[in-house]
Amino acid sequence: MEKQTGNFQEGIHTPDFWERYRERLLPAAVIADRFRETESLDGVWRYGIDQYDSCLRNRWFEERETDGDGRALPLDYSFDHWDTIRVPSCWNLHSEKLFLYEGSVVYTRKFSYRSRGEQRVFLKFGGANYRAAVFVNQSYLGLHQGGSTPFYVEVTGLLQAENRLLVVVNNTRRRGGVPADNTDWFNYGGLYRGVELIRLPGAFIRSFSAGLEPDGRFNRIYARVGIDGARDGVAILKIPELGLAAEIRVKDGQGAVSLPAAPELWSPGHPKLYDVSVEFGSDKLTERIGFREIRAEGREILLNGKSIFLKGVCAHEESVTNGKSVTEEEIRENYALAKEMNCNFMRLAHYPHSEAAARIADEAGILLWAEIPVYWAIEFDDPAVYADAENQLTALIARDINRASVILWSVGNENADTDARLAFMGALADKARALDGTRLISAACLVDHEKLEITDRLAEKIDVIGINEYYGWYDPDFSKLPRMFANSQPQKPVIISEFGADAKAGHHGPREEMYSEEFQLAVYEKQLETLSAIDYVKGISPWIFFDFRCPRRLHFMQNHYNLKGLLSADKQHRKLAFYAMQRFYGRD
Ligand code: GCB
Repeated sequence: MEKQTGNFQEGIHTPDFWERYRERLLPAAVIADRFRETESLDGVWRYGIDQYDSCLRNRWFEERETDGDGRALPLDYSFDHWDTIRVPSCWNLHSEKLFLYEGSVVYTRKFSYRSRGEQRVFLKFGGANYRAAVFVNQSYLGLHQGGSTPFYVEVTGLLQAENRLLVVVNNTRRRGGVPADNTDWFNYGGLYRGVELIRLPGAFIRSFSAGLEPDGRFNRIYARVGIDGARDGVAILKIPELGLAAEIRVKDGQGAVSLPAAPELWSPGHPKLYDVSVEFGSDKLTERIGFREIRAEGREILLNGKSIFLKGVCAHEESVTNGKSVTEEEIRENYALAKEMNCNFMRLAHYPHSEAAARIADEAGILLWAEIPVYWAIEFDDPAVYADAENQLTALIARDINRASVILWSVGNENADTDARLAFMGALADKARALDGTRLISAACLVDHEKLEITDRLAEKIDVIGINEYYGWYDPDFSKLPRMFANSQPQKPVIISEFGADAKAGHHGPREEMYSEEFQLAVYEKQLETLSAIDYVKGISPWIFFDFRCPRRLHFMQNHYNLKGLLSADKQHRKLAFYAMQRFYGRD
């Protein structure tokens, strides 16, 4: 860098001001907190639309309001006079001028704090799209990347009776993001999931997982703990309903145990959950865990040792009124509608949905595919992009490790089969397996459209091959679908992770008229007839459950919506193809 001259001013002469914030990237250091008591910092915050990133460039968070001699300086911000916004929410739906905004918004609120004797204090952010720089009482605490995973910042020793919390959230699409700048969904922004304060003892349970030993015998339960702040000791595990109590020896902060047990097995038809508690010193947490085993053998998917067909549907995390900031009621509504369609499975596309999605699926008995947004064209050559993707995968797995509903981790969607991509996504598959050896790894792959065959080399690295195909829509030549199947001999189970066609809800016409419900129905009928005859297809998740906002869709019928939903965007209207799926899944 050229030497700075005496007239250099950091705020206006530093082109890459993000650089200094990137020096403190927040890792995927998830805390097991699902059923802990936390304090919500949700509610009314203040916000400023900061299109030119003046807060980050000029360090507004330092709140330097006087010069060295105590004389007042002119300020370009007034945090406590700014307009208010509700957290969690997507800013796009807060005001019309924010609907299409992409850039930075500064969020701030004050909160009071009194110690209750805790030794460690953390702030948790459930989700902020895409980057978030966090400041507490004028100190910079770190930058989080990844629009759909939770992040934590330790504020031990930083809190006073009154505190200023300030978060710069930026949703600028970038080539080097995960996802990159081009996606087929709406780029919401904001602190769209909850913000919480977590009080913990000096040594606490950072990670905890328990489940059925994946050995095909259904008669042992394992439990693992990771302790933060202590190396050695004993944790106590209890599953009262099973009459189980055991010690877990902790060495170097880690402990594991495996015990004989005969739990009722969790399944969509019997979503039985047990209270499982773990204690270490003065820290205790309780989980709600379902015990089940998921495995792939040959071309079968086995749930609790029995072959299962995944009757699914894909869904985005979106609602017309709340954007990505979906409520628990909306999640429950989605599962109720999926059950009405006779589903036992849902693909949560294309990024981690809220933690509530898997928690509620555990209760509702819906199997889930959970995914990270390694979507379309990613900068597969860039190690920083890989680190971002791996960080998102790690946080997702840590967050949902105890959810029986989640059976598949997907490492991406529709990426061209290049060497760089194979190395990148192969490494993600290995990472997922290393973090969690009890679930299946998948990815939504493309068909080789020249050879008309499933040839994706990533298939070697994953357990279940997801295939997205749009015969009858993007490729009108439907005869290619049976030919593609005839040409392919995959050695693993296949899920048709997408097929579909646009239909405007309530628009009727002949079966040949695109955008009519009849056209969509015709595509579904042909697809289902073909797919049901293929013995290695072990699951289907058509694209998509309900219509969703999509800036790429400018046809007058679409009006910035992707219309491949089986339901209208408000979920009030069931299209004809919804009933076709309902009949198909209801057959046995
Ligand atoms: C796909 C993508 C999905 C799109 C869909 C479409 O293959 O995976 O994200 O929305 O097609 O409608 O084009």
